[in-house]
Amino acid sequence: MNSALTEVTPPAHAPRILLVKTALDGHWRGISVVARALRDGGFHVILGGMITGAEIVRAAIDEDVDLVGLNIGGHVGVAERCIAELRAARPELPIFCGGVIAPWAVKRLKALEVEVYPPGSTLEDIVGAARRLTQTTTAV
Ligand code: B12
Repeated sequence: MNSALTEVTPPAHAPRILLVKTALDGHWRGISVVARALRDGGFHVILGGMITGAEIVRAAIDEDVDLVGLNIGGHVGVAERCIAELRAARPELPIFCGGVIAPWAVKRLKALEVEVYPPGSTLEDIVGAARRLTQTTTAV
């Protein structure tokens, strides 16, 4: 029996999370670490890489996700446009975000009523937020 394989296979009913980068920067560690923590927390993680707002909307619909996680580089304006496109297409879909975000940008994102987990956030808090945010659509 391969126990490592058993550990990484999410249960069939696992809530589905789309994780993407909204800006093309070199800071990939954060999204990788968060993806792994969510997977280990029992979520089905779809890692979309760096894609545009329209592609995020398409992937969210095609993959029928319960939550979208945005890793935001320096370009908060791009993230704001992605959030607007997602809200227009799937208004009920929860969104949370993190990454290399300056304090002034955190305020702008929170004003859009998305949860923000900037550098220094614990993985426990992030996984806990994912559980809470997916509880409205799925039983975790
Ligand atoms: C490692 C590092 C790099 C590496 C990245 C390697 C990699 N594969 O990721 C390299 C060398 C490539 C790099 C490059 C640059 N870097 Co750099 N880098 C860092 C450093 C030292 C650590 C970043 C890191 O990995 N942290 C650990 C991860 C786990 O943290 P994190 O990404 O923030 O993720 C956490 C949260 O944000 C959150 N999170 C992340 N994603 C998501 C997603 C969701 C959905 C949620 C909910 C939460 C979440 O969870 C994580 C756990 O808390 C920081 C300084 C520092 N000490 O923080 C500078 C830093 C981020 N870099 C910086 C800069 C300026 C650059 C460069 C522009 C430098 C340059 N002049 O070339 C380039 C960018 C190049 C490019 N093409 O984009 C600045 C950013 C300033 C800013 N606010 O915009 C920093 C803060 C350094 C500084 N003090 O100036 N960097």
